[in-house]
Amino acid sequence: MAQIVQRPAATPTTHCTPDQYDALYQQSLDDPDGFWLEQAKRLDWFDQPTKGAEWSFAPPDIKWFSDGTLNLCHNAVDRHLGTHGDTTALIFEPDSPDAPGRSLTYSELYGEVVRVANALKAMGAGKGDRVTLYMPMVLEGVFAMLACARIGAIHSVVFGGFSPESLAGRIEACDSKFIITADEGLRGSKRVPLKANIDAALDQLDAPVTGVLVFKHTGADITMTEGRDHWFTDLASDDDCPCEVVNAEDPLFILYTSGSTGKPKGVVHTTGGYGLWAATTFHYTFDYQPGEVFWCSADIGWVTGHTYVTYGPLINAGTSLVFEGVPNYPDHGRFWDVIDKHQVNIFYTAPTAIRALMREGDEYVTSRDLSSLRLLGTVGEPINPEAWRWYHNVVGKGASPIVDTWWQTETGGHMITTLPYAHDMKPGSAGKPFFGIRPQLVDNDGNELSGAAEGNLCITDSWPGQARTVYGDHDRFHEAYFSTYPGKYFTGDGCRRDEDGYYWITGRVDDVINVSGHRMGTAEVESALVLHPKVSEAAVVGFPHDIKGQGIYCYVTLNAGEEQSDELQAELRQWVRKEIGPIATPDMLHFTEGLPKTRSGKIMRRILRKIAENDYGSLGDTSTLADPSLVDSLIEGRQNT
Ligand code: 6R9
Repeated sequence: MAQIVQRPAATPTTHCTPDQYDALYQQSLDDPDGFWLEQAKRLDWFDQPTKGAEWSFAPPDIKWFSDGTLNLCHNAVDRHLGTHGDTTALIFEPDSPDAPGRSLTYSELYGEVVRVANALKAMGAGKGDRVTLYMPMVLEGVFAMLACARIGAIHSVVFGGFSPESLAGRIEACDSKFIITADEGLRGSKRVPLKANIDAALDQLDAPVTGVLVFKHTGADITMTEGRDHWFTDLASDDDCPCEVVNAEDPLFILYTSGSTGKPKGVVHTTGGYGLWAATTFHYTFDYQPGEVFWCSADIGWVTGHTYVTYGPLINAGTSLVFEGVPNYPDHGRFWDVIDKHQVNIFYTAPTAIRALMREGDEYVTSRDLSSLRLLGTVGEPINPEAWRWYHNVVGKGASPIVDTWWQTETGGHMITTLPYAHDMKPGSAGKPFFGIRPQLVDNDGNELSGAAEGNLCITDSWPGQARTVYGDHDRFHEAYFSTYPGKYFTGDGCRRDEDGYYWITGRVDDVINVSGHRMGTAEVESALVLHPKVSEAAVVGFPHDIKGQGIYCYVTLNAGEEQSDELQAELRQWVRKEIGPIATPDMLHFTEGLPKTRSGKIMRRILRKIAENDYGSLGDTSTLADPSLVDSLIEGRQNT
């Protein structure tokens, strides 16, 4: 039986006590429309919605608040000016602790966002246009997201670590005519050539990008293409720029994420439902109290940065810290320095970072004053109980509750998490469903499993923050999420529910691997490898990795006549980095004469996974293989890799 860690006692300002959770959760299931129309009052609407949910999962057709109109920039900025104009909205901590930081109030944020919105308009961007953001982790990235929302444009943020090839694919897939970027980014003192990557991406595209807005960050020398590229300062103006009125179901953003097949999918989130989900989950999960400093360490290139750096905190008139750097620069105490310096109250990060810092010893933590911390959170992958305990005891001094939040790009915000003052914690378990969420575990045939059980995690009913489609390809949305178990949303995760109704995510059950909390489709890495002229076939699987959670293991067969060598191995690693980006760098590269296939030619990934895991005892039935003898040579190869 897992050990239970008691929740702290509720205080008079606690947003949710155990009794309140039970009552609200029940109400959210019994009367979703009533519940969410009431919650919708968290947002300012131009037309208050009277309709709640209108949805079906077979085929998917999802709407919430369809007669409501609003603007999320208004909700995150303008509406706070009267009451919170002088409240700190954002704090910027630069990559180098010696560089100047910045903090700005809601009034100042308003001015910044209007300037970016006017610059976007000057380039010709308007309602419904897709705008690709390829930004460093600086305040201007947040301004740019809000500026898009302000004018009704749809942002598509591409993580600054993606290669020009990946970037080009994402610009093309949503036919984006406008880009916002910076000269360079900084990460751990290394420069990231953002504008040069944009140029390289645009060189590959046929479709014209008409406007590139460039922020000066490092001051590097960059090439500006006349008529297309504009310095932000040349287009910015303080002219009046009212918020565009948009429908609740108008798209707010597209975010590309990896799936089990094909290219990354452009997940579409709409304004009303997503905005409400960001607002409500931020309020309850983090029990956010006015004046507190909230720090989510995710990059805005990921969904966690969208919902919990930008929208969740700002819609709640909170103070959100934006950190440009990395946890180990200039040393392994940087996170703790930032918490100490800015008196952070709520800290939200990924298990991979916790494991990496835990390895460096307690001294980095104990030498800093972390007494401001009240609450800790994790996201992105399952957290092992050992890392959980270190986070709880050493970072949180045993006093801060931990929220282990399970959710996905497609869910918009938290789905399963303990609430900090309502639920006791079990290290390694995400906990209980959030309001309105009906999780269901099913076996491989789709039969519902009741009580304590382990199976595939589905969600049976829609919730406001749910993604509505895959940009430009609704059939793919249907296929990817609603066809495996018809009538249910399938998450792709395996999960166990215990006797207390706590959920334990066991990891992906599809061909997606989770590397340092980032989703990577094995098919994407395979496609990159086979593009190399010497590679014949590739099969990619995950394997357990102490720090990253999962590492990338690549089986590669070469074309006839090509020689295996250490040089080629290094070259292929570099190749994948160039094709996708550093986050896709293979950890293991295993040259093999062949891949295990059934007689019908299907690669038996189960066997490849087991061998990558060094688990040879349970390879299962190998008799259906076209060439069973291959298994021995694969095992031998594994031992030499
Ligand atoms: C928010 C985010 C989603 C996948 C998801 C699951 C894994 C996320 C988790 C977790 C265990 C948690 N995941 N949070 N697994 N415990 N608390 O990470 O979105 O990048 O789309 O990844 O991450 O496997 O399916 P995204």
